[in-house]
Parts: sequence; structure tokens; C-alpha cells
Amino acid sequence: MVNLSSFLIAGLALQAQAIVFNVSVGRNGLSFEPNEIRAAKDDIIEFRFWPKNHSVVAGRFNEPCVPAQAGGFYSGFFPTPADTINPQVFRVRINNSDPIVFYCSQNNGQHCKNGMYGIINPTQNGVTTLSGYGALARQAGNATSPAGGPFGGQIAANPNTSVPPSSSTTSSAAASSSTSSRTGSVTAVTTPSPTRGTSTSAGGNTTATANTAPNMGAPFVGLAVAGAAALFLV
Ligand SMILES: [Cu+2]
Repeated sequence: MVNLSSFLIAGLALQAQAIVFNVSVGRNGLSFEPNEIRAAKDDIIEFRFWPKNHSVVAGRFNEPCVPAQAGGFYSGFFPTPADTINPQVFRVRINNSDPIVFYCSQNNGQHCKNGMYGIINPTQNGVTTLSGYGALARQAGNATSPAGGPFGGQIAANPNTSVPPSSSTTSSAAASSSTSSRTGSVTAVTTPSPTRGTSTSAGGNTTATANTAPNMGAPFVGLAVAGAAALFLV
């Protein structure tokens, strides 16, 4: 008699273990959390959008807040009312281990230069690092949104739209850094969808994910960021 469950487990074990990294966009001020991610080929970065009107764009290293010259990705804008989380997410599949920087292109408050950027697979050369990109971004002007609509990823239903009551009132410094790596507290999944596009059925996201963003708390408040946020609340 065939032991079906053993058979299934053996089959799953043969698949590459892709990981989904959840990135909170604007959950605590003008920031991506985590903003430094170490991912492998076929891993998924899932951007979850919190209030205001954010986007995520793959950038280029030496020209901050400007889209990548080739390839890359762009989510479009995800307007999200206060005290909610957007019902849709933007998912990007990682194709290789090359460094990728990303930023928010919202200029109502100049989100990119004020801290809304991050990096996937930084290197140690001081250029393709979070701090290296940040040093350039702080001197940037307005950010650039790619022409046209979203590309390079998949818009999907948000698997978790529950909002802790206090989440939208927490502020923290945008300059804070949080890192996720493949060895961190993330959930391995075996069902990354290889398809691109936007044909996602409602509730059809069966990929098990864990919120990889560490609970950073709010040890201090970024006064500059809070001030900017107060001026540019949408
Ligand atoms: Cu933003």
C-alpha cells in the first residue's frame, strides 16, 4: 500500500525552497520595513501598502530616486486610507543574486529622499549598500515614476488585511534599518507562482507567508519625518 503522505512530502522536498519576504510600505512613517533583504533566485518580495499613497520602483544605484534603466519593476500607486492596509499587494520575483535598490516615487512629501528606499542583496563596496544609496537619496530632488502602469511584478490579493488598532498611529525614524535574510524568521514556501501578470483570482493566493518585518517598535520619533508627514498628509 502506497503511503500517500510520504510520497507528497518527498515530492515537496525536491522543489527549491523559495521564500516570501513581506515588506511593509509606509507602515511606520516614510519607510520600507525591512529595508535590507538578502534573497535568492526565485524568492518573492511581497510589498504590502499602508496608509497614504505609496509606490515601489526599482532604481539605479548612482542616480537616486530614478528608475532602473533596464528591467526592474514598478508597482504603480497604492492609495490607502488611514487605519487600513491595502487589499492588494505587489509581488516581485527575484531572478538572480544581483543587488537591487528600490524606492517610493511619491513626491507629495518627497518620500524617496526622506527615507523610503531599500535594497535587496547589497554588496560590501559601499556603493550598492543601503547607506550608500541613502546618502545619495538624501540629496535628491523629486523622485521619478516610470511611464505607464505597473510592470515587473504581480498585483495580488493581500492575504492579511487585519490591521492592529494602534499600527497607524506609530511613528519611527525613517532612517532606521531592518534586515531580513534567508536565515531569518521567514517561512519557506514551495509554491511560488511562476506566472507574471495580474490575473489573480480573489482569495487565490495560497502561498503561505510570514510577516518577516521585525517588530521594530518606536524607540524614537524622527522629528523631521514626522514634520514632513504632518505637512503632507493625504
Ligand atoms: Cu511613499
